[in-house]
Amino acid sequence: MTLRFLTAGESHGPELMVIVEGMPARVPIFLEEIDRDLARRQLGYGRGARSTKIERDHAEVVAGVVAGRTTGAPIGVRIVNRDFANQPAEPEPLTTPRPGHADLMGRVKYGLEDFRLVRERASARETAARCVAGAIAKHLLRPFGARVASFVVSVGPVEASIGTGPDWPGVLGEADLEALARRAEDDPLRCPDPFASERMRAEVDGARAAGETLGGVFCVVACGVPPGLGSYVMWDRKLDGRLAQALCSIHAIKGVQIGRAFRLAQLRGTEAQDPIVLDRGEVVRTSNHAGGLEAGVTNGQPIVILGAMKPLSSVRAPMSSVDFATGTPADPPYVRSDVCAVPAAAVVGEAMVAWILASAVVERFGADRLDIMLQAYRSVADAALPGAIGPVVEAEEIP
Ligand code: EPS
Repeated sequence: MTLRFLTAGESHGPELMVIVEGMPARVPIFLEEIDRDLARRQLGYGRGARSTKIERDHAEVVAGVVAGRTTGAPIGVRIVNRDFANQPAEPEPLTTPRPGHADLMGRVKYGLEDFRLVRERASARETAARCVAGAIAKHLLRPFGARVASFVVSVGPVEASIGTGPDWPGVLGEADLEALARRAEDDPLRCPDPFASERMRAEVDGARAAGETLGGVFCVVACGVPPGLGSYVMWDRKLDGRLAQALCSIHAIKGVQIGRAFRLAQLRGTEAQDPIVLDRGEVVRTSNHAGGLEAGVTNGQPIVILGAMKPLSSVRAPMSSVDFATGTPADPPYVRSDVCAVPAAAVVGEAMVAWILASAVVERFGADRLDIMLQAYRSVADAALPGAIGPVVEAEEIP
């Protein structure tokens, strides 16, 4: 059993589309929750007029869901681009590629001489469609007890101060991590530290004034994830690798860290592991340096994964490039863009992590129907070591 999704659509075309295939039947789908994730992705201090003022993303589910439940058929969803109506009939071709964007590679690969054609598909607008797939994945994860959330850790040089200091990914438990994500929900930069958020906003204002853009780091946490997802026996089934790929597939993401990986690299062996101890007959772990994954398999601890976003490549400030129409050095013409999209990337990160976890759930407990998947999950839970598996959610609403 496998789960997959495909997206189609151009940034300023009539609509984005997503097809989700492999979802079992009988999964309850809450349309307002899909729209809520779409709205969360659109927000964030530093986003431009397009996503905050023009678009009002709404998921129109056109296939695969009847009376609020999946039928097992492919799920088809449309998101209309309102900005399509504002497009000129004959736009000026763009002939100077922006360094860091897909422009030049679109010419190398597809021979597209008008870079507008490249950026239409390369645009991060596509991530709206991913959020739909991610929201549907969250619906499948919920009966298994798994939840996915996110928050922003840094914007440009400004870092949030989180929990107990820089080792927080390895020491904070589920409750603390989820509290951080809840606090971030009301912050304009999705940052749980209000003092850092204020400095981040000043940094965004400064970047905007200078015609610059900013990157940053976000954290996705997944709690209540069944242990045993993924595999240690084959490279392409290792879940840490798949999660890293999924996060790196998001526009402008250039790095991924599981737990506090780069800090662990500086420690000694005994300091970097999570001891296995018995507590009143239950197997428990006293830390989470591994970020919820050991040997490519979920271990029942919170999954903590960070994504590093480079500053966006559409800058107003001068950049060195070449005009392919004249063959002379030129500054790429500025095209309206965001100054900072780290809060949006965090929401897309949630979607991608939810997607990979849902795929792993389908691979491990897969059946054509959710109720049969849950039976498989319960039987595995019954056979597990006490404490070595999370609580089985009683999904009484699932027939
Ligand atoms: C994007 C450029 C901007 C962003 C867009 C991604 O769009 P425009 O060129 O129309 O101003 O706002 O993101 C969205 C519209 C969105 O919904 O995320 C780019 O070049 O990647």
